[in-house]
Amino acid sequence: MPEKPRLLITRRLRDAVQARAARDYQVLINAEDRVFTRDELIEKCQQVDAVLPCHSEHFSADVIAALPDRLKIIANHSVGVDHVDLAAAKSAGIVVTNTPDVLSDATAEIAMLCMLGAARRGAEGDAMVRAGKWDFWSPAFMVGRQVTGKRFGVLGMGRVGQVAAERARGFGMTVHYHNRKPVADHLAKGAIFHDTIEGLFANSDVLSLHCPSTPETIGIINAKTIGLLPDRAILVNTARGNLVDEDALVDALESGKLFAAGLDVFRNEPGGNQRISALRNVFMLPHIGSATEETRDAMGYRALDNLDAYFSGREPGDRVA
Ligand code: 8YV
Repeated sequence: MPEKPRLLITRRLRDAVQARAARDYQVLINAEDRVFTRDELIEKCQQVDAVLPCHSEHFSADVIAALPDRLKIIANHSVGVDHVDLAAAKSAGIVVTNTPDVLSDATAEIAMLCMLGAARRGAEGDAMVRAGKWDFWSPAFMVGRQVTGKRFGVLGMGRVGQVAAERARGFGMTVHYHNRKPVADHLAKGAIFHDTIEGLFANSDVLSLHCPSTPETIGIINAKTIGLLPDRAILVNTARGNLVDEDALVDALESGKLFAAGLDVFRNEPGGNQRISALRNVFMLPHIGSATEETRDAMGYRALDNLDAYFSGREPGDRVA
């Protein structure tokens, strides 16, 4: 029997996924389950034929240049691949895959949680009750904004954006979107396409970010573009922290230009942003968009399916480079 390929798994996965990986590969696992430093990542990769990383491991061009010839595939445990320099991987002949589709429902759920948490002042209310400071009630107490009947703006009408739009319709919202190209009617389901972000932003009472992080989208939410939103709009970000200029976001939340924000992602992860954390009108989560039992299993299996395909001489289904 040929030797099983050697696989580095950079972060601990759920048990069933680990078990399947151990059955089919010689697994090298990051026992400490913390983000490797750049040098550790390079060093661990020297001994393997494949790596299964999360979005927390950065395969920049210089890391890719330091990978051994034997390493043939980076099978990501994420849909986003902004942590991998795809052009560098391609020119090094390294296959890169991701895990689309399987996390769309879970991430759209978190977008709804962020939207409602922001609109209905979820973080503030939770903190108050928890701290034993709920000593008052009146009809004017903790009044938020209702989302029913409002406009849900989707920036990036890909797989996650489409499911989020579907969920928002369930709250009686009308959906507007901007995408590089309009999506097919059966996917748009009546959502109104805007060919500019100006058009979308002007029509978004809630703006939800679902686009990848690319040189074109980094910082797309900034003082100027926030200014395009209706007054007292709500920003939801479950995509990537670097889509947002966080100082501009803080200014808009402080001035009341934005009513609130619901954020699952930050520029600095793990950790977040102290200025944002100090604000009352932000509902925050620690990047858990895909963190359900079902989805994390499915993501792990999908990454392993891509590895299995590669090592049995087939084209991996989710190849991105
Ligand atoms: C994960 C994500 O948090 O898929 C992505 O792009 O950001 C998330 O699903 C993560 O990469 C899990 O490994």
